[in-house]
Amino acid sequence: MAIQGDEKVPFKSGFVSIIGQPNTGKSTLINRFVGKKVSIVTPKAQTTRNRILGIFHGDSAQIAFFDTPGICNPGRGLDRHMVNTALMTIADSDLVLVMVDSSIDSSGDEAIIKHIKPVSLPVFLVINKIDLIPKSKILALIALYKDRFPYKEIIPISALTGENCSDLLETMIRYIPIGPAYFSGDTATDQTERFAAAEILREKLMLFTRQEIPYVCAVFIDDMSLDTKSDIIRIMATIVVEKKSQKGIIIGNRGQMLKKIAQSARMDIEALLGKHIYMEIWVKVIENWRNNEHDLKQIGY
Ligand SMILES: Nc1nc2c(ncn2[C@@H]2O[C@H](COP(=O)(O)OP(=O)(O)OP(=O)(O)O)[C@@H](O)[C@H]2O)c(=O)[nH]1
Ligand SMILES: [Mg+2]
Repeated sequence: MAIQGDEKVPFKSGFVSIIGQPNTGKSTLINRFVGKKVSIVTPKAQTTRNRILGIFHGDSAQIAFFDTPGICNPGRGLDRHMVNTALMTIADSDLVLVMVDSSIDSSGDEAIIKHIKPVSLPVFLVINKIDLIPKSKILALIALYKDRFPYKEIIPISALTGENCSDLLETMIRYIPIGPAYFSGDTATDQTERFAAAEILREKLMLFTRQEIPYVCAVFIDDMSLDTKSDIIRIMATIVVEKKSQKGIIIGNRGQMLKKIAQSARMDIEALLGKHIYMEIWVKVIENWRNNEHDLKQIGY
């Protein structure tokens, strides 16, 4: 129980999923609420590929956020897996946030509305990236979206600058149920260190490469273990691509690209785990892995 003045305010806890088109800022918002980077962020669409849990711990409430992959044209293989992951997450939630990017055309959001129509949960619309548009445009956007779906609340924010994010948080707390804290105070996520390391490496791959490369890569950790003698964590990682030519691009001229990716990933993983890292990376070609159910499973999707 949290105490406010003389009155006992019941503690609240709930699960909130954030869905939306790719690149709208879902992961950025979760990281802000958690106060830690639990979900990777890049300027490229389709960064998040799994459901990622991030926990906000407040004095009077706890919110477990589900970050989800951006919803786009379902297609096949990995794309379909990503869309399904996002949609299935809705069912496990007390509240759904639909996030849109105020700085771009919003017509693609119709597809998302179609999926949330049968849902009886409260749904908020979060209009993100308002730092990129003139304030005068916000009201017009709210009016536009209000007619498309009976959102319980429409809240404009900037996940990047934090503008209006505390209002959003307070409003969410009003809607979630009374309940106990499901996660202990020091839990930020349910991810394993292995998964987090793989995601950091994938983030660097996405950041440093161009064209199709960010989308044809997957990362898995073959081995991760602490060498107690040296107190160094040894990581053996594999980057999967679809073609030999892509492998060449990732390795780069005399290995320069892979070195840059590895160095940047190592620094972030060291910061996360608080230990020195020794990392070995292999690049492997698995033709058409994104459309092969067996390969997808093997790689962890
Ligand atoms: N200017 C501005 N940029 C933002 C804001 N929120 C997120 N971004 C940027 O938008 C890009 C995408 O952010 P993400 O958080 O990865 O978006 P996402 O919705 O998780 O994307 P997917 O995982 O691909 O679906 C990054 O470059 C962020 O820095 C915002 O409020 N304002
Ligand atoms: Mg994301």
